[in-house]
Amino acid sequence: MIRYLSAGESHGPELTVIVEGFPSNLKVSKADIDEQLRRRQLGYGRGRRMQIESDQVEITSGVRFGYTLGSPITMHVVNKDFKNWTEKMSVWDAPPENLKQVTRPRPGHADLAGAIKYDHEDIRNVLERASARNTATMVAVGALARQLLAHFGIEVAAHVVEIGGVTTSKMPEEWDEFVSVINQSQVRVADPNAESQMIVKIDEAKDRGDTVGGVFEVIVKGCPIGLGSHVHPDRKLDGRLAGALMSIQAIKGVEIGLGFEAAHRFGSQVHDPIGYNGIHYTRPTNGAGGLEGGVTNGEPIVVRAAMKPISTLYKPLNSVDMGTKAVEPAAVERSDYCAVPAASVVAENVVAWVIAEAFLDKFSGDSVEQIREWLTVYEQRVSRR
Ligand code: EPS
Repeated sequence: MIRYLSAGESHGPELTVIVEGFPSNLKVSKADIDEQLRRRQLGYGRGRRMQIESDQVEITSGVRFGYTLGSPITMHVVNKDFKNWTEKMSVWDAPPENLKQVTRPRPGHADLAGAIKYDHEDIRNVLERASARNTATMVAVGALARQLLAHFGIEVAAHVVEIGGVTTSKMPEEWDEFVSVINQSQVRVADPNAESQMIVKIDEAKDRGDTVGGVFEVIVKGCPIGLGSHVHPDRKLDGRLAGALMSIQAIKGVEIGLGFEAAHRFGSQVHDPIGYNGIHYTRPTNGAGGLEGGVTNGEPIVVRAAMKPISTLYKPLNSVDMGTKAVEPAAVERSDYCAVPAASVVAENVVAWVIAEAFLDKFSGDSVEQIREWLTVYEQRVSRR
């Protein structure tokens, strides 16, 4: 079993995450984790914070000479912006005299419910931890999981398929080309026409003091048949993926394979016929998105998630000052206009973590060598079925 615990405020000294249960003897690369963190910071429509940060991970335990030890792995991501917040975010000092509390909750954010639930007068005590800044820790742990998956031939990539009503489903069929095209796009789409329209939409949101959301699709290739299980609700991989994706800030919907579209069709137009090519079972279509009964079926996993527009609006909606109870415009915090491309990178890494969990459930072992042995034996069994 692998698990992690993260901590850190958006403008505190750093984000910290400890990964426990990760197998030993995996050669890991700091550069690869940093590359995922860098990709998370990109995307047209990001705000000014991304010009301040250049996220990198520092590992202080669990790795020796570049190989995992099997012991807890501690990762730190420093907030460069903390130097501008030392008084306002001080751990020990009294609040500065000129401290301006945040008292007008932003509709759509955790502000109101969080302030009531935790008895805070200053909404900053909520928004610091609710901030999407914490997605850097999700990416750091996912980037580690991704290296484990790559070792066993499993790869993850995501592309944006909608921003603010501009849609595309275009993507190159060949995996490496797909990955390279997506990585070159400012909005992480493989369709130049849609890309320029999406950029216009993001500019429009910015000009209006508004924000815009969208949809991205994550694809996992190379999963063996049999990750997850049909036998109990909390072991179903589709449920685990949906839960993990919904835990990313601003995600309001998840669908797998045909998803909501399946509800409009007859069963014969949804399910994927089963064939056999003399070596293994085949599927001409992948409406199931690689998951049947909560179990991987050997086809690529295809999962989409919908992101709402970011809730900080430069032209704010009405809110209520929690001190005076007067109706006033909501607080304005520095924010992004569109973070859908960045969220797709977060999602890639979150999905990688969930797949690694399921992979290690199935091929459990304390070292990569033990895992390899189990996988080889299992692959031989599968080839006889
Ligand atoms: C983010 C960091 C935040 C925001 C954004 C994403 O930094 P700051 O609050 O200093 O500008 O830019 O977070 C939100 C949109 C949000 O609602 O919390 C990041 O690192 O991704």
